[in-house]
Amino acid sequence: MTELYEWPPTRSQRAKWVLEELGLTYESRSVDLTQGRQNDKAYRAIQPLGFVPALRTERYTLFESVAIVLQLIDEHPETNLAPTVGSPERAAYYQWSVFACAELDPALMLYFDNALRPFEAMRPPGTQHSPELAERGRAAFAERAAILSDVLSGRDFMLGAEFSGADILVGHCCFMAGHMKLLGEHPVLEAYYARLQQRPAHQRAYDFG
Ligand SMILES: N[C@@H](CCC(=O)N[C@@H](CS)C(=O)NCC(=O)O)C(=O)O
Repeated sequence: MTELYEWPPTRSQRAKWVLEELGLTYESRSVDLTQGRQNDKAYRAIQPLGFVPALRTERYTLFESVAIVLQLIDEHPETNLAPTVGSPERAAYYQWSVFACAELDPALMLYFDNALRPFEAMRPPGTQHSPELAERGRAAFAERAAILSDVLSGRDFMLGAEFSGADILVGHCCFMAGHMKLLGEHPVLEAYYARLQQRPAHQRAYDFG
């Protein structure tokens, strides 16, 4: 049985989205971040930093949202959510998948931590909202959003006409940016995310009902 350790709305949505795209059966294990369940010893044995998501299958335990998306797609090549290994398209797939976590996530989190993070208990100890750092995060996201907007002008998805795992990762960053009211400044990206939101798997993964 596959278990997804998650708490919405967080980067666990990336893992949930790929599970839904692939049509896999899984059980949801709730890790209530507002109650500090991420610090339980049993959960730290699964995810040593106490972050969500984490995945447990019959064969392995895996954390890091990007790793979960890439691994599950590799296990299901018949779904064509990743280009052939070694191809130029695969290179672009790696590039944009890593761009999401290495460039978009930090810019968005810098903005979120310094402008919005609502739970005092979840802020790093002793830190306060800083308008200067929030602006730095917003500007960093805007620079990266402009790069994505150039790529997406005239194509539907990050790799071209076909949806791939890179869209799950970049798309989740669009979700976060929208949540932070940063997406409206980037109409091409906003239209791209609207396309992604039409996917039934996205709708199931982001249904916070
Ligand atoms: N690099 C990790 C980051 C995961 C992460 O930061 N998760 C946040 C929610 S989006 C979390 O679990 N925070 C719990 C905490 O700060 O205690 C990944 O992509 O899986």
